[in-house]
Amino acid sequence: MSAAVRPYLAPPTNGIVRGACPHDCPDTCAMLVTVENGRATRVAGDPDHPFTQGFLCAKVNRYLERTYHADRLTQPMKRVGPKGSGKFAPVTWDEALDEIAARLGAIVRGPHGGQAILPYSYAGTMGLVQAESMDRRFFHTLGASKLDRTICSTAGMEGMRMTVGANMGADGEGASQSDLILLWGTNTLTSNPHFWPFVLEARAKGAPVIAIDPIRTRTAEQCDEWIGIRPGTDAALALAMMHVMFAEGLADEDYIARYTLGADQLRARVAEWTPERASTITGIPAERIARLGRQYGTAKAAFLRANYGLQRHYGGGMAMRTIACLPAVAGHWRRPGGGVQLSTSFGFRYNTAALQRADLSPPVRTINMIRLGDALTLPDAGVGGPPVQALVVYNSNPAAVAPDLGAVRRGLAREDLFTVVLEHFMTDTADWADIVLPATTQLEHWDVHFAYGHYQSTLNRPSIAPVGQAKPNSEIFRLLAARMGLTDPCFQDDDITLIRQALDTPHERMQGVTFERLLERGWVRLNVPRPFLPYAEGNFPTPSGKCEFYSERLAALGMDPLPTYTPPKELPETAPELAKRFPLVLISSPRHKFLNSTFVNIRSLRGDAQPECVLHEQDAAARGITDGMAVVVHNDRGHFRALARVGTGVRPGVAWAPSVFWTKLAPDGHNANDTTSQGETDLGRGAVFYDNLVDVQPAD
Ligand SMILES: Nc1nc2c(c(=O)[nH]1)N[C@H]1C(S)=C(S)[C@@H](COP(=O)(O)OP(=O)(O)OC[C@H]3O[C@@H](n4cnc5c(=O)[nH]c(N)nc54)[C@H](O)[C@@H]3O)O[C@H]1N2
Ligand SMILES: Nc1nc2c(c(=O)[nH]1)N[C@H]1C(S)=C(S)[C@@H](COP(=O)(O)OP(=O)(O)OC[C@H]3O[C@@H](n4cnc5c(=O)[nH]c(N)nc54)[C@H](O)[C@@H]3O)O[C@H]1N2
Ligand SMILES: [Mo]
Repeated sequence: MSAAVRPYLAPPTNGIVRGACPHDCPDTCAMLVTVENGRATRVAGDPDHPFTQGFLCAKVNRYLERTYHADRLTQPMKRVGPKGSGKFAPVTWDEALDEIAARLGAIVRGPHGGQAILPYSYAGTMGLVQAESMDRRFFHTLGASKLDRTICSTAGMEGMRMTVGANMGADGEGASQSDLILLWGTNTLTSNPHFWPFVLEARAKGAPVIAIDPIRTRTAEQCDEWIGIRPGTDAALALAMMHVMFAEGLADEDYIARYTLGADQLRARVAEWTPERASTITGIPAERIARLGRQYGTAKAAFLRANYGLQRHYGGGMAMRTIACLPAVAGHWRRPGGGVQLSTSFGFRYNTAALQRADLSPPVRTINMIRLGDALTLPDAGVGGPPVQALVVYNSNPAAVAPDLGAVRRGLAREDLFTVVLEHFMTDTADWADIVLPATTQLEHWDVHFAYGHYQSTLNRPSIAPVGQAKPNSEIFRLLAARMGLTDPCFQDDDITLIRQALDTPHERMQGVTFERLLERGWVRLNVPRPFLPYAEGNFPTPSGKCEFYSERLAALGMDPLPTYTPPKELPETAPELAKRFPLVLISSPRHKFLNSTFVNIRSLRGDAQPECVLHEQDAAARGITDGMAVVVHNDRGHFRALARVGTGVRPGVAWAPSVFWTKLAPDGHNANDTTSQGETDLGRGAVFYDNLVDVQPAD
């Protein structure tokens, strides 16, 4: 560590410290943490940050309750009861690290080598240091299996990449200048609340706000209109909207001619997609589809906010690709407030190669994280090669969030599997561990963050000393590397060095994003104009440099090179036999006060809430289910208990289980992921959480 950074290392005893919200959310807020006598006493949103605008969400307002929670893991623990019993005894860090190093070392030297080790992590924190630096270096050097991190967004990301070239879209800060806002498969008030003020500004100037969602979410209720689309059918709606725009002369022919590829083929394709045809698929009246196409085509700068909900179906990649064609047809990319945003993440070009050091890894197999059940239960891990003998989990709670939990639990129960979990709490996953290591929270470590809903880079400074004996993930992997005799100098880098390495890049958009500026202000806007109009004059990062209505890359994958509708695997019309037994599509999207499975154990946020299942009154009546009744949601993969909520908050044929509950806090030890499948999406090998047929019946 260089002398220059030393003064920053210790958190202050008193004062306000600038931090970043670590959670997996588009908003990545700039936080101000008040510290008094070494204890954090308040967290607040930075009023100067253009997206945070001075407020935090319902969950992160409780961050102190989480940090100082009586159940915080404060020392390393070793299993003393049977697997999964949750019985542990404290051990010292030395004992814990020695044992892990010995067990992993034996596997590396054994007949199968490092590939029998599987790291498993996702976005418990999105910080680059605590989520993708020392950990990656460590596993790369051991020659561990690689993990394909697909659980959330890869289908949509690939869909965006095929059409516009990258997962980078319109700037939410421009949305206030929009004249039509479509919230498409996104529950903004729950999962992206800092976007809402921009929506309200646009609405105040007259922009209609429309939600397209099978569920009448709290967001849809606040919109001017709710369009209750059938699950997984969004591409059909987008194709018909383009049909109307071309048929009625509403396309921006100049933009199309300059900046797009394959317009003639697209025109021919969407000619087949009349509103009437799309109506039978989407369940939306043809007249409403035609009018939506007209509204979109006559608007000057429609902001289409898509979120990841709509791509959690088999055809999710193609659906996102198809929707992403709309602003190019209408020319809306030209103007502030126009365009589509799935994410802004590709805007951030940190030097992740330097952080992760993939060059340290020998050629190894890759395991898809959403197939963890298969990976742990099949002899060749489901992909060829050795069985998984050790699993190291951090920043994730797969025993609650991974699909097909029955298979996941069978795998975690294996007596011969050595499982290490780095955590803040005894989660569903930690219960299955052999060794649990206490990790620091965001108030206790350094980090640097990208965002996927805006274009600001954010630094996190520690505001308090680690609680108990907790250590940052980065430090834990550093210590393990030393224990295992890994001598590459990269294992000496401290967290501030890692941050500097992440920022050390010649990329144009990263110019001006320096450690010094981040220290001073907490956050820095990328080197892009405000609002950022990435495709106003083309410049699509596709192979052709154009918006690709026609995609050679899709053709090369054996897929339809043109936008099309790819139905879900589990809809009555695609799986008629299955649907006879399981006629309802279950959507298990986020519950307002949970963040995936994080915060479920925070009393003030969970309250006395039980797992719930929202049903349309017709579907409930047909099953003799009334509001408040205990029900079982089930299919061939599994089942979970819930309280029925009956009304008109979902469209008929759809059930909603707000998620993701900890199974150990559920009445029957199960959650919605007992029913979800390990299936993969058409693009990106992503999860199909909402492509899920079930039935619901009274519990007793
Ligand atoms: N409070 C809270 N905030 C969160 C999260 C959380 O768990 N809680 N999760 C975070 C994470 S990890 C992510 S990835 C992001 C985004 O998180 P997402 O998982 O995208 O969550 P939502 O924004 O709720 O979007 C899901 C919406 O899509 C709808 N939907 C489902 N299927 C379809 C479909 O086929 N078509 C259409 N049009 N709509 C459909 C659902 O009904 C739901 O309202 O949010 C983040 N923010
Ligand atoms: N049925 C259903 N399943 C879903 C979803 C859904 O909508 N429906 N959503 C999916 C989506 S979008 C996602 S992104 C995934 C999310 O899945 P995960 O990324 O696994 O997210 P969480 O459930 O929030 O678990 C994160 C864990 O990381 C821990 N953690 C946080 N910070 C740190 C840290 O600094 N160090 C360590 N060691 N641990 C830390 C937290 O305590 C928490 O237990 O779930 C998916 N699963
Ligand atoms: Mo996610």
